[in-house]
Amino acid sequence: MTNQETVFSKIIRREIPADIVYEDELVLAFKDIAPQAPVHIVLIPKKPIPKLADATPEDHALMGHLLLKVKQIADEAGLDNGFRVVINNGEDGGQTVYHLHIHILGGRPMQWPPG
Ligand code: D5M
Repeated sequence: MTNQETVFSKIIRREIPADIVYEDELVLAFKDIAPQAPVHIVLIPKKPIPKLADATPEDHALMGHLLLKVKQIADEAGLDNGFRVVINNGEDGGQTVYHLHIHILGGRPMQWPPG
């Protein structure tokens, strides 16, 4: 799937509402509309990379920035007892929105393996 216009682009442009918890020039984080845990935050790059497998060496610094923001956002959400980070990639990965995003889940013990 290569269409880069998704619901997340609309959130970035403030065309649809979202409960935004963090923003800087490169990334945006907001509460998931269908939370799978007491804390469920979606962190996205503003650059519309459809999925992780589409990231290129040009995105090296952006990818590092995203992971460091996971840590900051989890800290600010009070997830001191741990949290789960998930990136669904493509059809078999269960991805439904084709704008790269990182799920940050916490507030309850997680199970393994995932479904
Ligand atoms: O996850 C896509 C995630 O995006 C899924 O957990 C729901 C969430 N989502 C979809 N639309 C919205 C809006 N409008 N606000 C907040 N969260 C949203 P995936 O990894 O692609 O399966």
